[in-house]
Amino acid sequence: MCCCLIVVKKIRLVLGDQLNENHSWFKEVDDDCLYVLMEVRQETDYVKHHIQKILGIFAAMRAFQQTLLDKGHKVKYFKIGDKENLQSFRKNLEPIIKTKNIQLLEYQEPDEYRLDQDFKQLSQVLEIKVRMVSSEHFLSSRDTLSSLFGDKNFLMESFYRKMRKDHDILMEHNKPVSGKWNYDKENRKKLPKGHQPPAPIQYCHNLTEILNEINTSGISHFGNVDAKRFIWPINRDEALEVVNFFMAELLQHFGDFQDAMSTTSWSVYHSRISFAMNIKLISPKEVIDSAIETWKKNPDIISLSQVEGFVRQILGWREYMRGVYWAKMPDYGNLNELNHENKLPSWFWDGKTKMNCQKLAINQSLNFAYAHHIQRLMVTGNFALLAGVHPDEIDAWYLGIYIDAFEWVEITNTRGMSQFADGGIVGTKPYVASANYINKMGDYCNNCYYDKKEKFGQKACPLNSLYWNFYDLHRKRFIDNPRVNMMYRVWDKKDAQEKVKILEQAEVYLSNIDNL
Ligand code: FAD
Ligand code: DLZ
Ligand code: SF4
Repeated sequence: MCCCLIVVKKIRLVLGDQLNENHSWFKEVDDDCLYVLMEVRQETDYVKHHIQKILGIFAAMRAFQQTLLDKGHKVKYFKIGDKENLQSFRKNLEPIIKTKNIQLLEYQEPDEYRLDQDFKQLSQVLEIKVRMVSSEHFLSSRDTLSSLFGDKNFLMESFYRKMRKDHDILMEHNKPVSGKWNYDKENRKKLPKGHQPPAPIQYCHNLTEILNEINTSGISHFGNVDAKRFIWPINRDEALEVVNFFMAELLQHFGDFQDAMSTTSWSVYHSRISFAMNIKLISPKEVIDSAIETWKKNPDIISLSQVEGFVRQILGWREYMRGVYWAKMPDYGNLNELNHENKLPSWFWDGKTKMNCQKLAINQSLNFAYAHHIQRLMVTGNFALLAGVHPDEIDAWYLGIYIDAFEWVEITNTRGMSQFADGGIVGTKPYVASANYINKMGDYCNNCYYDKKEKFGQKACPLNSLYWNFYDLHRKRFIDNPRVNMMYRVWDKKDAQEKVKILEQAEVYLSNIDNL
């Protein structure tokens, strides 16, 4: 039915990352209510996105529209190329509100500060009643973390333990199951030689029509896609299938190989559920429950350290990052503790570098819009930090390239954990590494143009000199940090001439950053 013929009294706006069919909004069909979803330039253009991210969100939004229609709800959907689409939430809402004499607009709490601020103005701008409701997705509220800690440092571990207790997850008699809260130390194994993790589930959606619409609209994007074979889950059933595959095949080694990197597996034992979870096709609670149930049913195959490691990522890190975001925005978006000012190397956009670790992680990101945590933190993030790149540039890259990237979880991971630009709110030390670490955790160094053992000289691995250069440059900031001051003792013991050569080598690399 044409939207102009529909008679309704209220509108409910559904954002592209709010595709939760179990939300209480959808329990009953309300004939007075029109659900509105929009593909808009306001959201496609705030950063340059990977094409798979735009395709994935539009495809999932369109599938969600169909789910709502099938359940009997009334829906108004703006496709990106529709003539009547005015390309912003406000501009598209205005005519509907006027022509239908709408009295009430409802929206779910947006996950992003930018939209939260924008929507707070809506009742004045639109001159109707506007109400924000919970997205019913997260286990904690936006301000749980800040109200818990006040102005004190927000340690993830303390937050995580509180969440375990409050939600009675992996607890017995008010104590952690088996007496230990955290099995992090058991999560650092390299893949054994010849060990091949199972191939990940990949879908085969034909999204060529949506791709054409995106291109006709002139949206700027980057990255690669075979639009005839789009691999990511775009509806709840598929998302649940990916979850079930993880539980059956991957959870048993998730903790062990959480930090491992491999040239033969792009997702190793990771779940690849972040996109589906961030657009709310599935909830964090159901994923956690499923992991615990799988562990309980298979105690001989799955150890507690695997399941605790997984639960910690979702109940701990994911909720914690959101808490930090809402406690610290908008100032967080401008933090640059180390005063880094350099530009992102050009090869971050095309993967054309001789550094094998960077080449593999970046090409994988361009091909799949995905990299696992250690690739993001210890490969690309590590390089950007060692190279002194401005956090704004790094944020834009991470927010654009990953299919799961939404500012509330991207910026706290990037600016905070990876770049130390927040001065230690999220992480208590800078995450920097030389070739030693990359080689310890995977096989990237085996076929590299550079020599992992050398710190200076023609083929010396750039990470080695940049690593020491970083510590030398930021001596004042880190010398008293108990988690890294050991490195200053190692550096200070080095021969003076060797130190000069290392710093000179770093200088050469920094001034040729686009050609590494
Ligand atoms: P798994 O390794 O299987 O973990 C399971 C789930 O735990 C993930 O799906 C995710 O929801 C959660 N999780 C794990 N680590 C984190 C973390 N550090 N913070 C929050 N949640 C976590 N995650 C995003 O969802 N969106 C982002 O934009 C994003 N940007 C990142 C940028 C940088 C620089 C770094 C270092 C990490 C970033 N992460 C981000 C966190 C993490 O890398 C991804 O959540 C993870 O790689 C997604 O893949 P997966 O689903 O296979 O995760
Ligand atoms: C990321 C994204 C993109 C690319 N496009 C849309 C869109 O056209 N319409 C929409 O409703 N949402 C989109 N999104 C997701 C939003 O950016 C997301 O809802 C906000 O960042 C809040 O988290
Ligand atoms: Fe990366 Fe250096 Fe190893 Fe090459 S040698 S893969 S640049 S860490």
